[in-house]
Parts: sequence; structure tokens; C-alpha cells
Amino acid sequence: MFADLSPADQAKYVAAKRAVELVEDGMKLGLGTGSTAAWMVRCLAQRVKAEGLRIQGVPTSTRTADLARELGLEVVTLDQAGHLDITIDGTDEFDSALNLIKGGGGALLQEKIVASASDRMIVIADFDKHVPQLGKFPLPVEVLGFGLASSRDHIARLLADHGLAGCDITTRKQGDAPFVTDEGNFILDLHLAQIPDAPALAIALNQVPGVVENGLFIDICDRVILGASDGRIEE
Ligand code: ABF
Repeated sequence: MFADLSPADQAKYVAAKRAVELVEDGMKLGLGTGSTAAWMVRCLAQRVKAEGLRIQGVPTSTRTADLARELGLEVVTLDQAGHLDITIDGTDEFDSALNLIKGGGGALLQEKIVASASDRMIVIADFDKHVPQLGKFPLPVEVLGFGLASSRDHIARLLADHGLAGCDITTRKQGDAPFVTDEGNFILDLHLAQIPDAPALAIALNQVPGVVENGLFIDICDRVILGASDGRIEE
């Protein structure tokens, strides 16, 4: 099976499989979103089936919930689970302090709530996701549809105050229509190129009325597991 995968999927599989090895019987898990997290859900379902593990999973998107149920995993809500042992999720970028940009898949809000409700957040990724400074990947910000233009202008002023004047802000699209999140909100992508002070920006963005959450995960991730197509793992 492994040999049939593309090199990109091989790298994701290697990281996902290693992370799933850390799962123990009886754990309650946060299940991330994205193509790397989907490999984690597949590897987890295999282990659960093979070893008869009793695992409850809290998905971070309808996509992940659908996949988990399809593969026979027990899916519960975060409120039903109460507390989570580990969340395993992908990322768009991470830096050496293990701060992240997430939300390329549009699920950042649930991902941040679930990760923050977990004892540990483990990120799985390929080596390319490691960056010296966050910001090359456009920073997703989930905003209410009400007053969207006003929120965008407010964010632009805030960025200028943070030395990031003139950066492009785009409304994420799905086809010709705006992309709508699982919570019915929109996403603004901030094309910053670099974020000199990610912790400060993360706090400031969430002060803007209309902003629901931003894709900077500061001091949330505990561990990163990197996989490569040749089977190499770095933790
Ligand atoms: C989720 O999936 C997101 O937060 C992130 O945007 C994306 C990473 O996707 P992939 O694993 O497909 O690169 O983790």
C-alpha cells in the first residue's frame, strides 16, 4: 500500500502513523482536519479495529466527522467528551517555537477550540511546513458575514499598526461564492509574507469586532512529528 502512495502522501502517512502510536486505550482524542490529519484518522481506525481499542474522537470539521464515522470510529462532541487527552492535527506552517499558522482548510475555529481543550496537541506534517518565520502562508482569519467590509478595513488598520501596511487581504472563495465555514462565517486571508511578532498579532486580531478567531496557534502545540517519503521521522 505504502509504495502505491505519492511521495507527498507517503510523508503524511509516516508522520500520521507515528502519532497514532502514541494513542492509548481509553483515550479521548481531538481529530484534526486536512489531508495529513485524514491519514491520522485512517491509521487510528486501523489500530482501533486491529487492537480493539476504546477510543472516542472529537472531529474538528464535518469532513473529519464524516471520515471518522465512515471508518467506524466513535465520534462524540467536545461537550460530551468533556476533556481530551491528545489532539492530532496538521498545520500550514510552524516555527521553531512550535507556533503555527492553521486554517488553510477553513477549520481553524473548531481546530483551536479542540486543541485548547486537550492535554497535548501533536502536529503532524512534512518537513516543508517548518519555516524560520511564520507568515509566508496567508494567515486565515474567520469573520462574521455581518459588516465584513468594515472588519476588513479594521484589520488593515491594525496590520499597519503592526508594521504590516499595504498587505493584501482577500475573502476566501469557493468557486464564485465566498467560502463559508462550518459555523457559517467567512474567511479573510491576510497575505503578510512575514509576521515579526506572531503572539502580539494573534492577540490584536481577536480584539477586532467581527473577528471570530485567527489562524495563529500560539503556545498551543506541544510536539511536532515530521515525516518524509523515505520513511524518515523527526520529532
Ligand atoms: C488543517 O489542515 C489546517 O489547519 C491546515 O490548514 C491544513 C493542513 O492541511 P494538509 O495536512 O492537507 O497540508 O490541519
